[in-house]
Amino acid sequence: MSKTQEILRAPHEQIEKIQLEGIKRTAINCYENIPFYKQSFDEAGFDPHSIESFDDVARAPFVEKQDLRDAYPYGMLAVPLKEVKEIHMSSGTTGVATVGAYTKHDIDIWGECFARGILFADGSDEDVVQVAYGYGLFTGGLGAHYGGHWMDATVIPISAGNTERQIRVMRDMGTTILCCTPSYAMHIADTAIEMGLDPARDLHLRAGIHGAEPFSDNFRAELERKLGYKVLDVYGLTETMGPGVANECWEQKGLHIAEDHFYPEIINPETGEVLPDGEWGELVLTTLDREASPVVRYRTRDITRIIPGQCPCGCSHRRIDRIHGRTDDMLIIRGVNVFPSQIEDVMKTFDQVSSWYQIEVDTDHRSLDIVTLKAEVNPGFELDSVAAVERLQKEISATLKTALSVGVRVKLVEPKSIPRSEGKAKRVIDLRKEK
Ligand code: DLL
Repeated sequence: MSKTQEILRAPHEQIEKIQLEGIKRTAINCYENIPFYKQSFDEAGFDPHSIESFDDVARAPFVEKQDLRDAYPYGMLAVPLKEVKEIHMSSGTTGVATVGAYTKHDIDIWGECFARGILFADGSDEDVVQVAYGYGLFTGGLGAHYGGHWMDATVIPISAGNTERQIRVMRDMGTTILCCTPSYAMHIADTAIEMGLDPARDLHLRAGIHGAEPFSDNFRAELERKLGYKVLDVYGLTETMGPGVANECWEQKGLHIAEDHFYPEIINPETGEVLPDGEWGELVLTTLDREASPVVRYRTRDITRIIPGQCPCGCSHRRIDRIHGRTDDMLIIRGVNVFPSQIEDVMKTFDQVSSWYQIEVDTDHRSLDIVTLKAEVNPGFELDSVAAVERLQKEISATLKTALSVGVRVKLVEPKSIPRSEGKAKRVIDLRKEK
């Protein structure tokens, strides 16, 4: 059994020991080498040398995305620049990017963490891994690439885009594992069908390792049906490493955190209080052995929970639930909190509409939020039949009201009228911000 397989099944007490030692080491390292942490710990009266238990960790102050932005470009480095072998950045819709730096050791750990997802997909050195995440500053492409190498698999570094070629390569090279965002996987599936292929028959896909954005269970089911493979979720973020922080196993019952490299906490996003396993809240991560860009209690803004209990797959690392969305993506519609993926889940119970949608948020003359779901109809559904269109719009709207207690206007639109994405799909257009 490889070292990775061994640690994935280690007793949880052993993992907790690794975690406590890793947190203390990281916190002291941050305190001694990164001025931000020295100031933040001192202001909070927190001495990293005093960490003896997980309760002590909960006394450490948080670090937020803005803190990392303020430290751009190199303010959060814990090693001399010459030890940094690679740099990634998260795009940041609001301007300044956050930087993730990697030593040689950090890159090795990254590959090993992503490889866990391939192992969970029953992968081996016999697999052909097509990496259709974007390469570049985005961590998706190279993270999956390193994971494929770590597995000794055959890696096809095709990157995102050029979808027809993507499909021909997949068919000709016998790709068994596809790595890309779920929305791009759907675009690949639809394009393959338009090219006259039956992907389940003509391609050789066994598994898709899809992440970087939320997707609903119904979206997943449709992908699996169209491409004839199994879809496994992968989670990660530039600020702590990239993809591979947590990987879904074949059971599809949550994502196992790489707990020997990351310490997870779930907090109440309003009060910062640590919540018990099972309760939904914001994920906070501490890196345990990151050299170049360590973080102590990084607030991810991602909403999930730790799933209590043991996974039937036998992996002892705790699982997070699939991410519904980020606190900053959550729509508050007349006081009710909703994530776009919840709207997607309901919408996808209607056969007449496809997986492509966009949610527009605006305000009316009384400054109340109005939410419009633009949903593409499937080819074959006639948009000229006004009565049928109105009936379906009303039906979807009523189902959303019952399921989520929110009033959403539904507008059916032509097939292919919503822009396709090769990376993360833009699901929400907030017109309020443009006013
Ligand atoms: O998206 C890393 C990644 C690449 C993950 C490829 C998985 C696959 P960033 O661009 O820094 O990094 O964006 C991180 O994306 O905080 C989440 O809000 C979201 N996210 C990542 N994975 C998932 C997922 C990459 N599986 C941000 N489900 C995170 C839902 C996800 N959201």
